[in-house]
Amino acid sequence: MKLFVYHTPELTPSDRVADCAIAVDVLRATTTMVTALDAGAEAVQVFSDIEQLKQVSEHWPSEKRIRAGERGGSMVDGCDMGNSPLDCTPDRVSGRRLFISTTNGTRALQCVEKAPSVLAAALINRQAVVEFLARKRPETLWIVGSGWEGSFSLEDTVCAGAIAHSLQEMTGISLVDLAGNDETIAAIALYLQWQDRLLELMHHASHGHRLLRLNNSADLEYCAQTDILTTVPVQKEPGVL
Ligand code: 3SL
Repeated sequence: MKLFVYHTPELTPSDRVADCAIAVDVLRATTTMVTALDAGAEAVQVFSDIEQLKQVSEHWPSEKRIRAGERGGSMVDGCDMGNSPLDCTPDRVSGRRLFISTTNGTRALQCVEKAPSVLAAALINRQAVVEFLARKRPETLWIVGSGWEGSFSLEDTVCAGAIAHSLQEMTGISLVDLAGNDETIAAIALYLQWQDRLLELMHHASHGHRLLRLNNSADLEYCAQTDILTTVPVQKEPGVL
């Protein structure tokens, strides 16, 4: 197994695919997707374009859908919710399809949607994702961070490092055999430095600042937790998990 970490969709190769690709957007898109599926959502369907989300979801029975739209950290008009995982309670999402469009996270998923196996990961389901990978043993594995509009984000990289570190421990694969690029080694180092202070790291992160300005400190606290859910969102068809 060779693991490659890419910090953003823009830095991810577009001329080839991995055997398995994992999209990560700790703050907050993939955390929201994991939470929604864990709370009983029927599926999550992702869109980079909000108008397309509105058109497609229009053909879905209204009692069977929930529309989540976020731009710049705030809810998009005309949607049922923004991108807070805390809104994904069983009474809101159970049995419904979550149609979701966010600034960066949905683009990360779309950039790897052609891989034979596509997962969504966050800190909250890190261990479940690692167990899935240890069973499947893909030859090439990519972890793609969402970043923010093309730039690096601490929280996605620390999550990539958390997955890589735990995968190494569970499989016994050495770092030199596992790491496909320097970003993987850097991500593990970042995780080892901050593993006991992940919430503090979120407070240092630029997107953490943005969310705090928008009064989302409870979201940061939720997203900074590790291994609290066992749901692993797996793509069933392009754009649908
Ligand atoms: O960028 C994204 O996709 C979002 O997760 C951003 S936010 O956390 O909802 O502001």
